[in-house]
Amino acid sequence: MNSSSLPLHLHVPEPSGRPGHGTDFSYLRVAPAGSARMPPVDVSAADTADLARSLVRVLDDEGHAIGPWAPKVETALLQRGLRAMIRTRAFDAKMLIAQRQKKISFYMQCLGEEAIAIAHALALAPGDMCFPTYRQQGLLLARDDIDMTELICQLMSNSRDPMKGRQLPVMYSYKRAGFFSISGNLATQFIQAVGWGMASAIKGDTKIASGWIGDGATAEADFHTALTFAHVYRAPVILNVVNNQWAISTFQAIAGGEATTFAAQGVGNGIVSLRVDGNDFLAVLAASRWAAERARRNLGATLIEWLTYRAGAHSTSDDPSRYRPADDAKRFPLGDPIARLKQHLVGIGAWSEVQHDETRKECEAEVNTALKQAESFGGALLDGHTPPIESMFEDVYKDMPPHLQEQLQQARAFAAAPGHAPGQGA
Ligand SMILES: Cc1ncc(C[n+]2csc(CCOP(=O)(O)OP(=O)(O)O)c2C)c(N)n1
Ligand SMILES: [Mg+2]
Repeated sequence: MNSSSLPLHLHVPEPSGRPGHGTDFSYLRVAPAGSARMPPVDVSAADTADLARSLVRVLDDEGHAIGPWAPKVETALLQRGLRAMIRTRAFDAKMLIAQRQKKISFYMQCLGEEAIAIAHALALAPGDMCFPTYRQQGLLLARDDIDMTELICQLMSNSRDPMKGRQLPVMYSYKRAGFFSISGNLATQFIQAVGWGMASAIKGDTKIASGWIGDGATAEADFHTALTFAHVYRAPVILNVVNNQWAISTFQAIAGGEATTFAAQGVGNGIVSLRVDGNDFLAVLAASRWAAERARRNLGATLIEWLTYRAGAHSTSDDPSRYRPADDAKRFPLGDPIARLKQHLVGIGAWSEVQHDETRKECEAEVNTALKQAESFGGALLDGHTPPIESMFEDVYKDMPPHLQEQLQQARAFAAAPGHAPGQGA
């Protein structure tokens, strides 16, 4: 048969593991800790082609910090980071239970990915703006100026919910903490971050932006549009691609991670790019600082692919046992970010098992107290609380236009009609 008579077919990537047979993680091509070079911050995009395919790692299997990327860092900052990761994990675990207890309608955890948002938060400066997805709660939980009770009030859509029940649970918004309102429309975060960074430069300001996207969402056109603008105008932005291997039940190869890396897509778009061990707190801190310095010095955008594993379900509506091996997270070659930073700190004499246990208990107690307090303010599922119907029409325009005033009147009339139970809204 000559080649012109061969029937054509398409290639459909498949994960190397499925329920019942373990994943072959060799596809990750994990490089040893300390092996990736650290270029000067004014490196060209083409000169990062190798770094976009290898892996920046600092912590080795024994917990030693090695190689050129090992950051100069105060022990106290690492202890703070470890505590924030433990706190985030405790928060997630409790909120998952709260959802199962029908106290909140929905939740999304970041189990196994804590190091990325938390070390990144510690590398940014006040006034910088993150455009996060629903899996970067660590950006908020790394801070001590965000009230945990208020976060839970958002999850409960209760009377103290700063979002007034207008956002899905977990879609927080904290301008003062550099945390842009989360949008469920994925990949929009990238174009918005680039635009915000460009506006900062146009104003002659010093603040930088940090955009967030998952492996799956890179398949959206917005990802590619953002890279073009970031490249052309050398926007002061960090472009974070969190490759946690899965987009709900779709393996990362379907979004384009099989024959290339997500970091290499940055290089192809003229952007300095790194592929970094996202479960290595020190590597995340070092790479985030490096990218932030590049942005602040007008050297342009940096795309960072954070390699990690989504150890939990996608959301409380997902059951991963249907599509991937149950023990994958334990077998993931980059380990667990909390265990790895703990091992490092214990190794340098700056942490102990006792401290670890105490910290975990303190964090669990903090979450329990915050949950009780939030419950005392009621909630959509607890007591049928819904905000007054007017709130649906407010805060959009400075002055409510006539057509909305008319709709508000109709809604009020509908809500007051016989047979309409109070608390149901319109
Ligand atoms: C534009 C858009 N398309 C589809 C969805 C539905 N959706 C919600 S989460 C998700 C998976 C995203 O996966 P990934 O980008 O890898 O992020 P992860 O959940 O793994 O953090 C999808 C398809 C959405 N929210 N927005
Ligand atoms: Mg993903």
